[in-house]
Order: sequence, then structure tokens, then C-alpha cells
Amino acid sequence: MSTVPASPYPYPLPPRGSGARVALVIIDMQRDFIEPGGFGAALGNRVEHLQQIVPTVAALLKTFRELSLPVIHTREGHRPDLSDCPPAKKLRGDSTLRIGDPGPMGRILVLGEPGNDIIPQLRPEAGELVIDKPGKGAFYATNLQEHLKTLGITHLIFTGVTTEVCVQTSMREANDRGYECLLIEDGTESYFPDFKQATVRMIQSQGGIVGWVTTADRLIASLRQAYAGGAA
Ligand code: TIU
Repeated sequence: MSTVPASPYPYPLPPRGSGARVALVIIDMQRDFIEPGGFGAALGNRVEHLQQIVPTVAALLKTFRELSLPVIHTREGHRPDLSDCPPAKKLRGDSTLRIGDPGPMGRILVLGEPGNDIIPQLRPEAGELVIDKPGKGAFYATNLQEHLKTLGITHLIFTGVTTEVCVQTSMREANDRGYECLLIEDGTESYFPDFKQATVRMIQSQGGIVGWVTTADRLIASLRQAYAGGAA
């Protein structure tokens, strides 16, 4: 069986033809979190810090596409009437700019607005799944699990932002549902470097209580070795 060098021990990749499949999950690489004037900035964060992972996530995306492995993009956002935004979420914090308010990139965290778009460097291609989610977790109030079952996906590779909020929540949701989860340390970022480090440590602690952690280079080399010449 092929494995990826990872912590706390090698991550097993599903053998080709086994019926099990690995997918890349790119969490919320949206203008609302990564560019000035969106939700991330409205919460008081320095959003530029997140931009450093874009080339790494782009390299992973390219590899999955070249190997014809499935890719799932998520976007955090709410319906224009905010019927899926709990008042507790809208009212939280002391920002003057709240969910649904007009900002420089359209209405903050609302589906279909420019700020809700995935950044151009990581734009989804036809055939790739895009999951719109109203919460932090990718499984809450979405049909992600049904899609994964239909596609035979059993192994999920997590990237995106922010590490301790939407990435970790989604990874924990996936872990509880029986998916084998691997976090790409240099493919995820937080507004708070110490929160990222703590998340990376807590995921792999206790024998991989939530999953495994590795780097993009290690994953790419292992995927090319395991799946070159044909999809899983
Ligand atoms: N605020 C923060 O760190 N994150 C979010 O609100 N959403 C995501 O992580 N996508």
C-alpha cells in the first residue's frame, strides 16, 4: 500500500482500483477572507497574511487535476435574504460592517457577491464540486456527504482558510463521519500564527485523534508515485 510521509505516522493512500478514493478539499479560499474589504477584514484581521499559501494550494490543485483526482471547493456565505444566517452569527462582535452589509466587494459574506468568489488563482473548473456552506463546517447544512458517497470518496486532503476555524471544524466533522483526513500544513493559514501551530499539533496528537499532517511537497510526490498513469 502507498503511503504519504506524515505525522504522527504514514498516511495510507487508497490503492488504485480499490473503490476508495482520495479528494482535495479547498476550504473557503474566497476574496471575503483573503482580500481587503471582505468579511475577514471586517472582523478586524490583517488578511494579507493568508495570501502566502496561494501558490502552494495552486500546486496541489494542479496535481489533482493532472491525476484526474476529485477536487472539492467550499465557500462560506449566506442567501441574500440572510434566512440561513443565525442572528447570533450576524450580531457577533463589535464591527460596524456586518454580514449582509454593503462593502467594497459587495454585500459581506453573501452568495453571488464579488467577495464571495473564490480567488482567481484557484477558480474551480467545470466538473469540480463547489459547496456553499452557511457555517464553519463543510458538512453542516450542505449535501457534501451525499456527494462524497456517490463519488466513492473515503480520504480527504484539507487545505484553505482559516486553519482553526473552517478548516479544523470541517476536518473534525469529516473525522466523525469516518473519513481519513490529512491536513496540509503549508496549504492552510490563520490570521493568528500561534492558532495555526496549535491546531496542527492538536490534530495529530493522541495518535492522530483528528487525522494526519504533512506538507504539500510530500503529498504531491506520493500521489504521483501512487497514481501516475491512471486515476485512483
Ligand atoms: N474568522 C475566521 O477565522 N474564519 C471564518 O470566519 N471563516 C473561515 O475560516 N472560513
